[in-house]
Amino acid sequence: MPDAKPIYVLNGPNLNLLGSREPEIYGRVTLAEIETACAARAAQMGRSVVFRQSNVEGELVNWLQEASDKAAAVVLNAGAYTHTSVALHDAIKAIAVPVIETHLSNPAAREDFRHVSLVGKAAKGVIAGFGATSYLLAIEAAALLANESKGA
Ligand code: CA2
Repeated sequence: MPDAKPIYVLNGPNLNLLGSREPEIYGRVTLAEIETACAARAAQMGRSVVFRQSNVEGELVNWLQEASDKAAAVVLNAGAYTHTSVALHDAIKAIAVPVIETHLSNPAAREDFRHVSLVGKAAKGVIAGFGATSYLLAIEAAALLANESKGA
């Protein structure tokens, strides 16, 4: 599959701090290490990744719009914007590529304000609670979905 579109892996606010703070919640792995692991898992499934992080909501919206015609699927850890962003919800609704909501922790087992996901109301599915492994499971789901749909 030489022309296979990449899987976009988009990360929201504060995820650049991974590995340096709150290891009891988020583990000791860094975002750079997660990127390397995602690239390896995607390659096993005939895909590449475009891996990005931003603390800016509008930048995530722009990347989702870009993914609309450039990506086979999107793995999205929108961080705290998961629970607040109508803009991300609407951007996901506006694109045809599948978006997989992904979390290191299990928001359902945490504070009440994390129990609502506006991203989840628009996403294809959710993978949460497995630490960095959540990303690898999401890459697998993304690649399987993409391989099912022609032209992706
Ligand atoms: O579990 C996840 O992946 C979250 O998306 C992480 C977000 C949180 O707001 C969501 O409810 C669940 C927070 C990301 C902040 O990451 C940090 C990493 C290290 C130190 C401080 C924050």
